[in-house]
Parts: sequence; C-alpha cells; structure tokens
Amino acid sequence: MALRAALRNKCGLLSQLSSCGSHGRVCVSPVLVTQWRNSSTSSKIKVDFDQSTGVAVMHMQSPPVNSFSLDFLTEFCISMEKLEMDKGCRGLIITSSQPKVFSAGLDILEMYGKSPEHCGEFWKAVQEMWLKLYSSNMVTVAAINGSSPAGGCLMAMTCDYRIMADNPRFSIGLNETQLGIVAPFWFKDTMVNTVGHRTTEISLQLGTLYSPSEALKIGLVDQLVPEDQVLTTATQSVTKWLAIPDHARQITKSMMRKQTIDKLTSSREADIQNFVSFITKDSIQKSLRMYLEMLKKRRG
Ligand code: CO8
Repeated sequence: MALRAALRNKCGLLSQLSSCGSHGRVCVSPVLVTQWRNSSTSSKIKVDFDQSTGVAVMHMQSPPVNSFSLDFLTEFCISMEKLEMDKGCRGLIITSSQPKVFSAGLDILEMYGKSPEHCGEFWKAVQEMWLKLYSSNMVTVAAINGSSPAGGCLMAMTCDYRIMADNPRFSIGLNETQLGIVAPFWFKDTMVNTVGHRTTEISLQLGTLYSPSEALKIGLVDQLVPEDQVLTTATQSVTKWLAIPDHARQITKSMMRKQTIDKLTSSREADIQNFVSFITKDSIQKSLRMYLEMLKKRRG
C-alpha cells in the first residue's frame, strides 16, 4: 500500500509536469531528465536507455508471468511518463525478462474477491496504461519473447510494431471469453485497428489464442524471428522507424488513433462503473475462480 501511495504521488507530480507541452512533448526540469538518463530499475520494470540512439528498452520483470497488478501498472505508467518527458528518448522497446512469457495479461487476483473500490482503482490503472502507450509520441515496438494472452496481447497491439519469437509453444490473442469475461470496447477497438473487423469478430467470440505463425498470418504480429533474435530485430526496426521525421510520424500516428483514444477518454468513468458492476457479479466471480483453479490444476 505504501509503495502504491508513493508511486501515485510520483505519478501525479509527473502528470503535472507533463501538462505544459504541445503534442505531448513537455517542458521539464533538466535535473529530472539527467536523473533518468541511462537506466532505471523499479521492482517490476527495468528501463535501459541508450542516449546515443535515443532508444529505451523496457524489461518487464514481475515473476512468474508479468501479470498486470495494480503495482505493476503504476510502475509502468511512471516509467512511460518519464520516458515521454525526455526529449532525447524517441523509441521504446517493450520486452520480458521472464522465460517463455511476455505477459499473462491482467492479474486475475486483482479482480477476484476484491472490493468494488479496489476493482475501480485497478481498472483506472489498466485504462491509464493503454492510454499512455496508445498515444505515445515515441516509436513503440513490442518484442514478444513469450506467450501473450489477453492484456498481454492488448499491450503488444497497442505498440506501433510487433516482433514475436517463432516458437510454436507460445500463443497470443484476446482469450477473455474463455474466462467467461468480456473484452471491453477499447480492447476490441485496438484489435479491429490491428487485424480488421471480421477477424476480430471471430477471434473475440471464440477467445482464440494464436500460434506465432497464425498470428503472423492474420496480421496480429508483424514479424517472426528466432527467439534469440527478438531484441536485436526490434532494435533494427526502431532504427528504421526513427529515420522518419518525428513530427510527421507523430501527427500521422495521432490521426490514426485519435478517434479510438477519444472514445475512451470521453467515457472513462462509465467504463470503470461497467467494469466494476460486471466483475463483482457472483457469476463472473465464479468463472474467475474456476479459471484460477484450472490454471493451478494444469500446473499440477
Ligand atoms: N493472473 C494471475 N496469476 C496468473 C495469471 C494471471 N493472468 N496467469 C498465470 N498466473 C499464475 C498461475 O496461476 C500460476 O500460479 P501458481 O504458481 O500459484 O500456481 C503462475 O502464475 C504460473 O502460471 P503457469 O504455471 O500457468 O505458467 P506457464 O509458464 O506454464 O504459462 C501462461 C504461462 C501461458 C501465461 C499461463 O499462465 C496462462 O495462460 N495464464 C492465463 C492467462 C490469461 O488467461 N490471462 C487473462 C487475464 S484477463 C485479461 O488480461 C483481460 C481482462 C479484461 C477484463 C474484462 C472484464 C470486463
């Protein structure tokens, strides 16, 4: 709790600082920027920033499966704000330090057996993660070096470009219906923007998890490479994207994404209320319990 409060205060400070720029670029104290240079480690996220290339690599390091807990999401948002404020940082690669898993998506334990107030706070943090990443001025590349179901897939789709390890054991997709829950409209919109309406319609209803080669075929990921080349290929891709003048690329990105972003920003509170009333229903709590038991059994 203390960690969260501290992180929230920092986040608030950074939000205030970040409000004075146009197109998301900001006026910020050089002291803060200098402190951030090179590398930063919090408990769940490690960021390495290469000043010579202007590219930061964010390593998710929250064992066992990089699930998005409230603390994880808070740390993620703080890291994003810091990077966004640093004019020298133009590109971001997101990857995992965990073997075999990019991210297992939302932490189910944050939605199971929790108070409505907690669920509301959690959902606000999920929204914030998506808003920060989808509207980022940086070139964002997901280096998907493991399985990436549900919220993990959302995070990858929210980046500009996706490179996945070509390992048939890994899977990616929005599998929410398999848990008995429903992906909210902005998850759906992000997938429609990535793979089109028809594919999203089928894949969301069935809760399909795709193998890397299937994901490439439907355009859910852009490139497959051997596992040990995911990060180097991501670095090469960012370099290519950074050859385009920032302002032209950023305005183009904003033009493509603004409508989808505005839809959530104009209805954030209602979306939180919807989530809370849905997730706290007895029937949904029962589905989550069964799913958690299934995960445990599968392990045993
Ligand atoms: N949340 C919490 N704990 C999890 C999660 C999760 N999402 N995923 C796995 N775990 C736990 C497991 O229960 C297990 O715990 P324990 O060690 O206590 O037994 C531990 O992590 C390790 O898991 P596995 O043994 O399964 O690890 P593997 O490496 O074999 O497999 C996978 C990794 C493939 C990621 C696998 O764990 C998996 O499939 N996890 C479930 C992923 C999933 O279905 N996530 C959905 C989350 S919901 C979401 O993101 C969007 C919700 C939108 C809400 C809409 C509501 C209106």
